[in-house]
Amino acid sequence: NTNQNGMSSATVGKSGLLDLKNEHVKDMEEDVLYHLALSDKTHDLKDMFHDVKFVCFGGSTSRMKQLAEYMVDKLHYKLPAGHTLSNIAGSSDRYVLYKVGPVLSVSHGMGIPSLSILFHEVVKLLYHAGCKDVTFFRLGTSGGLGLEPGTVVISDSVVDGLLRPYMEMVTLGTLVQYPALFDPILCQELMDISADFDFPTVTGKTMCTYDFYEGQARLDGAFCDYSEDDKMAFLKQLYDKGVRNIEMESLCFAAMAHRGGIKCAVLCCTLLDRLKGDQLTSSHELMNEWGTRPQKIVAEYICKTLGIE
Ligand code: R2B
Ligand code: URA
Repeated sequence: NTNQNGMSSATVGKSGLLDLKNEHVKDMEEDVLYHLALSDKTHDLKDMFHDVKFVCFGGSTSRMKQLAEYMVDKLHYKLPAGHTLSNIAGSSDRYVLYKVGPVLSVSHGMGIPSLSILFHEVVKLLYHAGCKDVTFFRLGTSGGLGLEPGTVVISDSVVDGLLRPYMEMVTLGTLVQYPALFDPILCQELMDISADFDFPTVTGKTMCTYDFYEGQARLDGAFCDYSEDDKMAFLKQLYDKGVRNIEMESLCFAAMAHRGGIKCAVLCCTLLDRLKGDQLTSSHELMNEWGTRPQKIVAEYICKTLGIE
């Protein structure tokens, strides 16, 4: 049972309004966004979020707080007197959510199951808020293939561990496939902006896996039943097929955004070259600096779009 069309749950009409096509939610008296500790009954979601135009997702809570602080600076955003940025999902300890004017910065944890839960709730949040013309970004980390560590990869396509360009999910006991697609224009616009920075950025295919160790052909997990030659042959085959980085969420991100008719892009810095090793041995300071690189490109894109110098 496959669903290659995948536009059934939420679509964006001509007005740009994010319309939820799940009638069940529309019929509900209250919608509890449990993992964000928000609800459309206990919170005035329209008042809180109606002006959101950009949602920035990333795995780590501290990196997403750092991005929110960076956006305060880039957007010249005036926090109300005596206020500091607060985590709007503070009553939940699953994810963090910050809002800086039209920008949301939200953490998604590690892996597809964690991202998927959050994605449902963010899309519903934007629907309840009546948001229009929203763009999603994932700003992440990854292992590179044949790239200088610190290089940013803007995904032009994404495949799973079998090199298939769709996310497969079990729903009601059957396998359902959702195509995972990016907006080529957005990808090119981000690539053009990256030329302003002094770090390397490339576009390429991203492989998204369900595991960090054996799922990414590492030799250093708790278990491993293949040889170094097998590993290298697999990674080289990936490289030859255009894969430039490996991470753990982009397939779901692109598939759910496509299903929702939401424009999206994925930008990941690479923390190591997987053709040279498995372990992450660079200093935390250096890796943190690499982690700010996707933020710089996205912040510039947002400022340009809003006409902010
Ligand atoms: C990149 O980094 C994490 C694993 O270390 C995972 O969330 C990903 O996609
Ligand atoms: N994240 C991944 O998923 N893989 C890596 O190798 C590095 C970061």
